[in-house]
Order: sequence, then C-alpha cells, then structure tokens
Amino acid sequence: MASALDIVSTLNGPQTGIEYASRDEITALQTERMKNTLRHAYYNVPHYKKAFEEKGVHPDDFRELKDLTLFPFTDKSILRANYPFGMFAVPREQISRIHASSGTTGQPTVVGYTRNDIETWATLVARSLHAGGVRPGDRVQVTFGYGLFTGGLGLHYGVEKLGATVIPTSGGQTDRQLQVMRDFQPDAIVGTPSYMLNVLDRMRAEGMDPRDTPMRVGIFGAEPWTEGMRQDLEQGFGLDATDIYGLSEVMGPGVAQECVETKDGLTLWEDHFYPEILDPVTLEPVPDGEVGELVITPMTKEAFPVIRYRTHDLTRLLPGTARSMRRLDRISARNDDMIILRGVNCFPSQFEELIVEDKNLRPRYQCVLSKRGRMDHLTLVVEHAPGRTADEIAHSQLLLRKAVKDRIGVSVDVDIRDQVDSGEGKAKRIVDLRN
Ligand code: DLL
Repeated sequence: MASALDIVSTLNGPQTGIEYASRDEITALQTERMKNTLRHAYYNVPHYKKAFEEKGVHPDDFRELKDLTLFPFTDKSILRANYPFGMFAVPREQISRIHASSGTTGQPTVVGYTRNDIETWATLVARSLHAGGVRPGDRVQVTFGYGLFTGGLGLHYGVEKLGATVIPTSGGQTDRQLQVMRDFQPDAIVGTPSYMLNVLDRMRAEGMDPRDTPMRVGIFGAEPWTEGMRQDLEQGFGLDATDIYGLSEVMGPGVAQECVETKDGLTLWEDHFYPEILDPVTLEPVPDGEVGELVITPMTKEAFPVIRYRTHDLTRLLPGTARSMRRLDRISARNDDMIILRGVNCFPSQFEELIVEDKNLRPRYQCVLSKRGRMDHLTLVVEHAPGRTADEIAHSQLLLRKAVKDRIGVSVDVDIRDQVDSGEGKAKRIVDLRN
C-alpha cells in the first residue's frame, strides 16, 4: 500500500523521503514488507501454499532478506496454468481492475489490482515521472496503448497522481498525434521509443520542425532501446529522454525509472520491489555487478502477489547515484524468445498457432526481424504445403496477415515459400537482422 512517505517523496522534490533513505532503512522496510508478502501469498493463493510446502518452506522461515532464496520461483507457465484468476489473493469483488499481457501459447497472463494496488501503482508512476523530469502542472501526452496493456492506463493514473494534465491519445494514428501535439502543446510525452522515432520522421516528412514543440521531457520504455536512439530522440525533439521499465506481472510501468539528472540506468523502486540477479541456467546469484536474469518480488501487492518472478530480462544491479536505491542497467535483451513489436509482446508459438489453422501452410516458419526506417519490423516466412497454386498461396498470405493483426495485435509481412529451413535440431524461430 502507498504510504504517506511515498507521496511526500514524489511531490516535495529533491532530497526528501524514501527515495533518499539510507541502506539500513531500505533493508529494514524490505524485510518487514517481504515477511508480509510471503505470508499473504501462502495463506491466500493455493498455488503458493502448495509450492512452499513442496519446497519444505514456510513463511516463518523467512527472517532476513537472504532467506528469500529458500522460496520457489514464479514463471509465466505457472500464471498460465492458473488462468485466468487462480493466482488472485483477494475475493473477486475486491478486484477493481484487470490487465493482461501475451503469453507463450497465445493465452494471456491475467493480472489484477485492488483499489490500494491501483493507488500504489499510480504513486510509483508519479514518482517515476517526477524522476524523469515531469512536474505538476505539465501537460503529458500518453501514446502508450490504452486497454489490457498496462502502458496507457498505468501512465494515465500516474500523470493525474502527480498533479499534471494527461492527454490520453493512446497509440497509433500518427496524424492525430501530431495534431494534438500542435494544438495542445504538451510539455512531456511518453511512449515506446520506436514509435517516437516514427513520429519524428513523420514530422520531418510533413515539413514540421520537431524542435518547435514545447516538449521538454520524453519518457520511453516497454521495449529495449539504445543510447543511439536516446541521442536521436533528444536531438530530434530537443528534450531530455529517460527510460521507464516495468512488467505487468510485477505491476506494470513504474517498477524502475531513469533519473533525468544522471541518465545512467534505471533506479529500481526498492521500497516496493526486491531484486535478485541470477544465472539463468543455474538460477544461482551472479557476483555483484554482473549481468544475469532479473528476478523480482514485489512487496506491497494485495490482489496479485508474485514470489521471485522470473522476468527473463537480462541486466545488472548498480549502486545508487541520483537516489540511494540501486539501479538497473539498461535492459537490452531477454533470455527467452519473446519478441516485442511496438510494445506488444509476442512469442513465435502464437504465430505458429495461426499458421497451423491453414491447410495450405506447414508449421515450418521463421520470424525475421528487420528495421523498416526506424521501426522494428517482423516478416513471417512460412512454408506452403506441396502442390498449392499461386492463388491459394496469395489467399493464405492475406489470411495470415489479417489473423496476426486481429488476434495478436501487430502488423507483419507474410512471405510464403516452397521451402523454409528453420535449422537442424531445435528450430531457430527468430532471425534478427536488425543490427
Ligand atoms: O511493457 C510495461 C511497461 C509499459 C513498461 C510502459 C514501460 C512502459 P509487459 O507488456 O508485461 O509490460 O512487458 C514487459 O517488456 O519484461 C521487458 O522485456 C520489456 N520492457 C519493458 N520496459 C522496458 C525497458 C510493459 N525500459 C516486458 N527496456 C519486460 C527494455 C523493457 N525492455
């Protein structure tokens, strides 16, 4: 639950509150909150009771933070097995919102929030926006999609919580975004970095000067991006660009945020999220400061507690700079085969499900990632069944494009061939030609 302290530190600006707490204070708070979280999960989510018992641990075995390693991990597969509401820890009538993100089989991962969870989330997004340079009274254009994705509504509530003005344009419809930008004169913009580069190109193509807008601040995330993209966005729009990180299973955006004064990686809001960096194969901790898989345990969630959630994101933990809390290095890769296209997460298996529905196609395929202008682009290269006519192939191509758009929510190209070599042994499903 958000405490008064959280809000003070968001709104009173520099050097006050929990964001500047000492390491001892943070550790004490984490230990207390972790104890409560382990108990909450054990007593209210059947999966956790069973999983703890199978590992021979009880919440009372947790005395200090290092004891967390005694407890089992949570992965997407567990959430899927309990689809849709089996992991909720409160009665259904206390759930005030549901979000979802894509899963490996096309079945989404469903997450729920109580009123307190929504309040905590809004507070952490407000804190993130503030750290990124947004101030009360600013106008903030939110170009993340609104809906089951946590980006749009997550940012929306945070902007309001900070006391800024939200302009909820949602994603896409670039012409409309440009008109809003021209007419409403936002001070800040949030969205995926690849989409913002697209907006930049469109403005230039239409003879607009992107530096003409009053936008001072850009907060970008939901997908990996690079220092080079930061330079292009900062110079192109004439603003300060920072990185925002989060994932729906752990909360949504606002788990970590880069501070505008240092732009040196993302401060993890350690009063709410406990990080571990593990070797993805052995699942043992890596030495301090080394890269590994980020595992997060949120410590203040009511509706949807998750213990040791495997994010599959690769990063390392760095000491605090602008804040006393530790930082995550820019997240540049994942250790599984999730593809992120304009903020939408998808897995090769989701495309496969659509491919096998068409008798003209064979489940021999590859997902080829490339750059189209500045945006990531996906081409599905698929093998057709023997003896198909050119007309049948053309029809299947149209159908598959449409099915991907309608059911997965991304636009792709489809290239149907006589033969697709997806590698010997374990099929190589992703071909990355972006660099
Ligand atoms: O993408 C939440 C979000 C919305 C974050 C808006 C930031 C801004 P999911 O759809 O569950 O949630 O996807 C989570 O996206 O595990 C990462 O692989 C990736 N991701 C998110 N933020 C970043 C980032 C939202 N700043 C997955 N850098 C995560 C790199 C990111 N990858």
